[in-house]
Amino acid sequence: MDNLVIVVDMRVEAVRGDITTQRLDAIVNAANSGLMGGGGVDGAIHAAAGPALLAECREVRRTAYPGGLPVGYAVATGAGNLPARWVIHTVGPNWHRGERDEADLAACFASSLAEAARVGARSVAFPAVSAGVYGWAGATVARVAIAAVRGFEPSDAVDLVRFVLFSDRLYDEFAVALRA
Ligand code: AR6
Repeated sequence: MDNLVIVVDMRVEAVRGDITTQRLDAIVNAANSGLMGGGGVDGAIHAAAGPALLAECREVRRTAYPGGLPVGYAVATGAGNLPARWVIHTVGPNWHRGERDEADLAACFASSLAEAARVGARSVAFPAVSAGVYGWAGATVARVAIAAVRGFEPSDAVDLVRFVLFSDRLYDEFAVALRA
């Protein structure tokens, strides 16, 4: 009998919505290297998760990253009161500070998936990291993010990646890039 090979592809999708309400295994936070919260999606995630998330972030800073989480890195914590089980914090490059290397942005998505695989999260929601306060163009973030996710190895470590976009415009930019 022939051997059977089953290829389970990672599903990649985009939705318009609020990432804090997503019932996936993990949601990704567009944090800053201090990991103590901030505005944008970071503020929304900390507000919805409650103080347990900040306490875990403090512990991460104290133990693993006393100098702060570098750009392009990712680290998982619990998710406090959120419906997700983990929050994966990543730090995008800041366009306004001259951090304009697409490899750094791609690294955010790849390292977040690696962190998901490490903890055992099989479904992951991403915001448009760096497309807000950090000033990257939405279409660039969409193109880089989707390429990074599709190129992630091992490709069978995560079943579902969902980009959760907070505006119609960003949703449209991700929808275009997904079809490309
Ligand atoms: N769900 C999904 N997306 C959201 C939500 C939400 N609830 N809220 C905002 N967004 P930003 P950055 C979108 O600025 O550019 C923070 O202060 C938002 O519309 O949150 O990586 C951190 O502490 C935008 O499209 O992240 C850092 O200091 C996207 O999330 C800094 O901002 C990312 O925008 C990081 O800047």
